Amino acid sequence: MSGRESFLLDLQRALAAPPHAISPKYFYDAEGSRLFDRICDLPEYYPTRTERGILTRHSREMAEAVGRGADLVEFGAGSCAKVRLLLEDLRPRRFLPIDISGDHLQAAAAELERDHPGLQVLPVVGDYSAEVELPPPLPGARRVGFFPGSTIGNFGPAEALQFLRRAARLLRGGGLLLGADLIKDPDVLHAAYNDAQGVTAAFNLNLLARANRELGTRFELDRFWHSAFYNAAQQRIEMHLVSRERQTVQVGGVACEWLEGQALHTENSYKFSIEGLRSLASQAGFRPGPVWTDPQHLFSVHWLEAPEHLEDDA
Ligand code: AVI
Repeated sequence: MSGRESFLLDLQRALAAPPHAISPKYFYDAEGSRLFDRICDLPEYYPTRTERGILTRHSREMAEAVGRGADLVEFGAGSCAKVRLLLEDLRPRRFLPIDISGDHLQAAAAELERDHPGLQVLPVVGDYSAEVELPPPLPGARRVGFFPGSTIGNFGPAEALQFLRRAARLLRGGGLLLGADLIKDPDVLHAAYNDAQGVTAAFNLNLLARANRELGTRFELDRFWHSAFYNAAQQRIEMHLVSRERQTVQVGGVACEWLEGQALHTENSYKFSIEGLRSLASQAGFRPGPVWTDPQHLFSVHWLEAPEHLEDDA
């Protein structure tokens, strides 16, 4: 099924019946990726600059834990900006950035290769949350994963466990360097997802704008509002698109009814405790190693070793 077809089907399904929810992966067309890059520079959005600070401050210790000369795989590489902070100390032999947004990825990979002559960069366009076909491992190089940004938090708990299980298998004999956002004051979280410039709102609404571009729908964006709040019981930020009024929108020949106040759940962003994350990783088969954090304990970066032999190996 093409990307367009699965977007259409998933959107129709989400609007047909409760729970009205769709995967956040549909945010990331070229425009969504551009908006996400802007979010990362917002004063309220602390995760990016905090994680960058941790990677910069501790890159040498990370290289010691991870080992040099790895076959480095980044899940959801986007602009390949964060890996740049590690390259000098980590000195991987090869870099395989995986991302769903093809054009954005190719441009970022080309730029990275230009800036790092001698580093082999092989972009892989695909959905890393599903099974992705990677080139065979480099002989003699440990396969190491890099999954920054707390994108792990955009999975539900079961999906996160499934992703980590798959990663532990893919990276056996190496490991995973994983960024995870930490539980904190809800006001700080609320501000990060409700920025004053409205960039996060535009990012959320881009899902409907993308449907207009790709599926020929006629969503009027000003008839929806962006809603983002912290659900403390679930330890997650939720994002929704809420209809301001009763309306009907045609989606691929199907009339989709919206009641006033009806919400389409577009994203969860789970927050973790350090212990909670380590326990999840252990459950997936990793051996949790060192953890690095910032002085305010806003964000964490974990080294998770993937044993050569996993317990569920036959
Ligand atoms: C990509 N992901 C980790 C971001 C997050 O914080 O959950 C996506 C995002 N959504 C709104 N702002 C940023």
